Amino acid sequence: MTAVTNTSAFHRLRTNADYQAAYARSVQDPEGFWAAQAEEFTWKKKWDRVLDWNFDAPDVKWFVGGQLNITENCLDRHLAMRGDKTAILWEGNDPNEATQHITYTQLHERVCRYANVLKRNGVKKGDRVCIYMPMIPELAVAVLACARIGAIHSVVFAGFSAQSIADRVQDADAAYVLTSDGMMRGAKKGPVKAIVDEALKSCPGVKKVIVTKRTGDAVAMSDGRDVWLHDELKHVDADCPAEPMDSENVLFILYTSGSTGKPKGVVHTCGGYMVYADYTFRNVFQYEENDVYWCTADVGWVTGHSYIIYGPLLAGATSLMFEGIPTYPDAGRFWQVIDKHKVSIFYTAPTAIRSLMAQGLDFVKPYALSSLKVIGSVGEPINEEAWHWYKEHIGHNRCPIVDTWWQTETGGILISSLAGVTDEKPSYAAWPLPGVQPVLLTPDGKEIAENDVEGLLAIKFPWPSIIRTTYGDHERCRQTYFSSYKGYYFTGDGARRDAEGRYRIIGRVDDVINVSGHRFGTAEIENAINESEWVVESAVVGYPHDIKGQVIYAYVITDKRIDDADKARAEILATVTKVIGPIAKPDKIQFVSGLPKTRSGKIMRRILRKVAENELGSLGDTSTLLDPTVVDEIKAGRV
Ligand code: 7RM
Repeated sequence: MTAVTNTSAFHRLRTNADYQAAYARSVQDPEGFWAAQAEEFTWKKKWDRVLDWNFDAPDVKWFVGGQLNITENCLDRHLAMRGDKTAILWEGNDPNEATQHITYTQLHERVCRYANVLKRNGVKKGDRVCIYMPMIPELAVAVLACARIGAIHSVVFAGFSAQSIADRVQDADAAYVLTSDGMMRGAKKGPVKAIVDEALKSCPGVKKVIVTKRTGDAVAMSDGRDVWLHDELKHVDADCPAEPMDSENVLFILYTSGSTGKPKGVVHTCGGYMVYADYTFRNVFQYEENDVYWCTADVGWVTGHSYIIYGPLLAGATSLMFEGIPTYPDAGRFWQVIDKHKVSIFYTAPTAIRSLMAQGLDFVKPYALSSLKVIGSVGEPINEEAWHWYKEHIGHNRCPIVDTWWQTETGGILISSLAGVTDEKPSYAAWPLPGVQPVLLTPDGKEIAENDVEGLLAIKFPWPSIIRTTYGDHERCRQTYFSSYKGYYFTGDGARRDAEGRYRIIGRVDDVINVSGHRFGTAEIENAINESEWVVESAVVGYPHDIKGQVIYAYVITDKRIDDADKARAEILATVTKVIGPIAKPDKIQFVSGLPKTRSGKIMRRILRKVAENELGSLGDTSTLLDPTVVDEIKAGRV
């Protein structure tokens, strides 16, 4: 093992040499490297072993035998030094609503009180709690309250449908749901509790629903099941000791779409997730004590878990939480909020950048944006045009851009430059973080040693926040991520490595479509479409879109003649909205009489993708099709 000469350089990477040294150490001595990071935290009991792993089962354990509580590290640990510092800076949907500055002391108290409400309502360590809430402070409080008492949170994005909630509640066997009456969204209010009520018609196992008041709209309260948070809070005090958790106890479940079947519950555990979320937050964004940090994601996605709540709070940062949308009251809202709160680190998605870019500079010019130091991107590949616009008009050619590649399954950022420390290159996520050992594979699973190549992106060594299992179905986890290429975690992404070793993520190589940074499986959308009573079969593909990155093109076979295609399309869209949510609606629907299938019955999506992209001249070999004539019909009917 190489000797550690400068320990601090492994915690805070300030120079490219620090990065190189940390990276080398993390490969030569991963256990020593991560143990040094983990020492920074409050442990109730120190670990016995740093790492046990094999990728075949898979079975990965970090900080084995250790005990901790992540909220003690997010909250209690900061009270002495940062008690009066703002932990959550909440900005409402309406710019005229008062900003909330919730200090570490106040957040600690609110979390303890909410945790006591959970206990009072019967929630115990290990119980699954579904959280379906808009971006209000109680959402973060609820997440942390679960973690405080060792309950497992399963946050469901508040744009998902009742049926999606029901699927997730049932899959995790959650007996508790935390929600709100309604939500504010742009110029409109929207229902929340009513959607939960609809979902729970098919979830008899749910014992309690705790409702936060947000909009004041009337909601139905089911006697004995539903309680108001504000009533419950009258009965509790602010004293709630943090439950000791084993490093490998489950912290949360978060559902994500894959290429087959229903979304799977990705499981993350306490110890490794904590160490990795903190390390990556501090180093990627080069966080400093007085920064004001804003990640525009929703807590319903993994980005919100790791980089609105856990990472920033572990680091003792001020994390801005925004309830609204980028275009309300106008397309300058992000920039107005940055100026208002002197945001220094800003982290958003390419789809937001592209849509605001399309609105023109008049919405940007009124704002100085002089507080910004670092700007980030996540969720999908960022095209060069958007990268340069972001760099010039938001970063004023002064702020480094971090293009952060990662996944729900990875728990934290795996590939990114470190802001201003390692170099950046438009459209490249660039460098693997310390502890991350990416490889590019050929389709038959051989590692490509050279640079200046493309391949399938896989990781050959565990990092602390790697997915542990898919809830209730370990075999599915093995199948999906660890069986395609033996000995590797397979990401599902294709990537290019340039001559110097930087990575550029090209996109999914499986049947996953990324719409505005949101993941959907083709099978998941097809199943939803097929629930329309007169749909016989469907096939969906993704195709490029200027703003959303990709959108969904659906080919649909119906069992009767369509007289009114617009009406039929509207019905399909309504069904998809009902089954998944409005974000999964196809942009285009083409009615067809058949699909291009091989003799073994497999749909040739390659052909469907080419037609969607209007590349009709290059459909490739169609000779293996059962009925090649369907291709002509599909080409002719392109919408
Ligand atoms: C964080 C998140 C994961 C998928 C992933 C990629 C794509 C994410 C980038 C990216 C190019 C990026 N989790 N992706 N970040 N592609 N550059 N910086 O998005 O589970 O919802 O999605 O998103 O395809 O596999 S996720």
